[in-house]
Amino acid sequence: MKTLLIWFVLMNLDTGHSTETHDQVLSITSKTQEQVDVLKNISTQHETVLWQPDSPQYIREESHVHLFVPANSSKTVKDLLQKHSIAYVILLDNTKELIEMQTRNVSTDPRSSSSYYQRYHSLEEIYYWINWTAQNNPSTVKVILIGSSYEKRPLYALKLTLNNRPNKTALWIDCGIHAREWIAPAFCLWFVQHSLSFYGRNKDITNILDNMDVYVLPVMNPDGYKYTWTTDRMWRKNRSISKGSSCIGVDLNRNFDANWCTMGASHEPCSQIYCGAFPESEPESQAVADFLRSHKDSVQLYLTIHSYSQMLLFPYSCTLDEVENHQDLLEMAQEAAQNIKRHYGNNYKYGAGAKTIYLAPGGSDDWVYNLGIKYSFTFELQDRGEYGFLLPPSHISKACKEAVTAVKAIALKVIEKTQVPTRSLYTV
Ligand code: DDK
Ligand code: ZN
Repeated sequence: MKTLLIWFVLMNLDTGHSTETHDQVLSITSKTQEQVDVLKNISTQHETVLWQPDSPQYIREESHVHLFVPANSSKTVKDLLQKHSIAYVILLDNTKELIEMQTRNVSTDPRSSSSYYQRYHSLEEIYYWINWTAQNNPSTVKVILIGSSYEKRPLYALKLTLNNRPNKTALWIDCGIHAREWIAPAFCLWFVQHSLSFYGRNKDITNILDNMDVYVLPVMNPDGYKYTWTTDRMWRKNRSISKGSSCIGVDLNRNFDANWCTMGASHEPCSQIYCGAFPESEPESQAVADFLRSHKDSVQLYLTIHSYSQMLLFPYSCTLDEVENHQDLLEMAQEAAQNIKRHYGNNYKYGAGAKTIYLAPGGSDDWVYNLGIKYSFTFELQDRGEYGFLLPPSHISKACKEAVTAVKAIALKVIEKTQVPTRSLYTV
């Protein structure tokens, strides 16, 4: 009888637990400075993880804060919010299911099928895919090892050369600087597949690939990406160990040498926007910087892919100053955003990073710009917080298609602006 009673109590506890409290993402809005301070505090404790903004230092009055709250802190966090009359709504109540949806059926489709590109893939599978793609396209695709990660994983970029005409310029795209932004690597795979299958069939893709070589780095932060598959889906930074702290990881998008670690980054290793010990302290950022330094004369367009919030950003993010070709970049981003709106109905914000989201020094786009690559953009792909980082696989296709639309618009403009008009060479 006694054991039966205990069993009954345990059963109830168990069901009560699983139906009432899941891991959740809350959308929280503070109205007063006092509430902002409380929220900043909450977002660094109770094992919560900030989704938006990326760091408490960006939280302001009236900003919509997206906060991941694990089940076992749910009550504490909600009690605190209620106690300080801070309004919140539950944005996601089924994070476990969404994570499962993102990792289900991986690697069951052949790499040649279109469904393969509508799923998320593990790091190992992406490495296989890189090799497979190069092997299947021996005359047009090469694998380049540009360096290795902190945990010694290879950083492979693909080089697409669809046309062998001389003096071609180049486009660089990197994906997955931030580990949890899974739509980014998915986009890099999509873009390569799209380029290879539509060259010679689609006018814009053909024009771009006739004029430019394309370098694609599908996963710039392999250690972090691996970690999001095995241990913590919410991880953002790389996985390097800091002297004198038990906290792990550097924000690679704060580690470049562009007003490094000024306002909008942190010297604190526990911060999500930790800038590292010095500029390019991390092997991942150093590898990309080294490659671009040695290819800066050919690379005319730099793109780096993130999520989420649907924005097309350009320098500067490290200062409020305007770049010299601000107007040019603004027009390109505007046209790209308009094309997305026209074809897919989604709104993308666009503008200089610092004025459009927040000051974010040490980013790859700003560093690349200062290196002399004057067409430099950060894309923040879908969505706007409906699923956030847990964008279901069924949304990959539309997210990638609209991003391809933006890449096309911008790349075509760059070609127009930088191409030597071949005719005039002979006629003048
Ligand atoms: O790194 C960030 O915080 C976001 C992407 Se999640 C981009 C900030 C603007 C571009 C900074 N170079
Ligand atoms: Zn990011």
